[in-house]
Amino acid sequence: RKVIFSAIQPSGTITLGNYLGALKNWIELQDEYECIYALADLHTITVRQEPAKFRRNTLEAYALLLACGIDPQESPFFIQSQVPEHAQLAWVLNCYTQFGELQRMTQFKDKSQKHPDNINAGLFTYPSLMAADILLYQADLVPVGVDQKQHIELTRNIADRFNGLYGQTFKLPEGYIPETGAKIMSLQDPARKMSKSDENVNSSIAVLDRPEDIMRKFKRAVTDSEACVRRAPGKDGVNNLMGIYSCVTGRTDEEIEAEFAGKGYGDFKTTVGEAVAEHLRPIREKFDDYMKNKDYLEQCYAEGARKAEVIARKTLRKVMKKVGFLQ
Ligand code: AQP
Repeated sequence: RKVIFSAIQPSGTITLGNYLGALKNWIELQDEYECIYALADLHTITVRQEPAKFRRNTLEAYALLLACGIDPQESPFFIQSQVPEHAQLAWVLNCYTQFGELQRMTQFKDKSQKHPDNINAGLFTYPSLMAADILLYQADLVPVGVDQKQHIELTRNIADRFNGLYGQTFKLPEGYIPETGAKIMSLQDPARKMSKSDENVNSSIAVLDRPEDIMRKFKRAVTDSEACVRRAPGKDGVNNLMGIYSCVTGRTDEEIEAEFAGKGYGDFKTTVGEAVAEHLRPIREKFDDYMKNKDYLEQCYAEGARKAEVIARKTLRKVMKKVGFLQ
């Protein structure tokens, strides 16, 4: 069976963007593929974290992903910092990644602009750690949102370079990007992507938001002055809401346009809000149950790390041997 690997950072409240762009696919792929999933907490410290909050975010993200439907029996689900092979392989890959390649990464450029006082080396080498995450498991496919496409391409280049020097070592992975939902935009500024770390709470929907908050945020969503629900260039706000609605209901653009023909944005936003709230409700309920059972969570991530490490160690050994480390 083909191998799937993906990870998400426990860097804050997981958003509807993370869910529709990546997590929803993680769940669906479990039936067909060998899936391995992680919380990328090593990546998270590229931006300064408050320790107690970071710990809480990590545990909550773990519970939330179980609530979304990850089955830890089927799919090893672990915390990256608990499998040391990630940091070890990342170091090796750093030495096979060019400065110029990393400099071209748009996420690095965006994040350095956002945090000008902390442009640390980890932020710069974030993509080679991500390459290590993926390559350790010899993944075929990596379900991600479109913002991660460039990092996947870099991962392939690093793997290909290494294979060229030392012979077949890594499988070359491919991104698996959904047709709808690949880039959910901010509700307040639809030219920017919806993001966990956005300071404006009205910009993003958290998967765990209460229904009344979801409704409020959708009602305030920025649209345009045309008052016509249709997909068209320049109608970023409406396009985004249509995309979200399509993801949670499975309806096509034509069906959505027909449903709201002659209706105003008020009705449209209310309907989208209700559909999203309804879709997320069972996740929130399950999350509350998991958070009541911390022992179970602990047992799950310890078990996940054990299973992941068996696979990761095999790849790392091979790499160390090929590079010429004394064994
Ligand atoms: N707006 C989005 N639309 C669709 N997919 C998205 N993803 C992120 N934002 C959107 C996808 O979510 C997965 C996990 O992302 P991550 O934890 O690696 O962090 P990120 O891409 O940096 O996401 P955020 O929410 O913007 O986090 P912060 O604010 O901490 O940087 C990825 O597969 C990503 O594509």
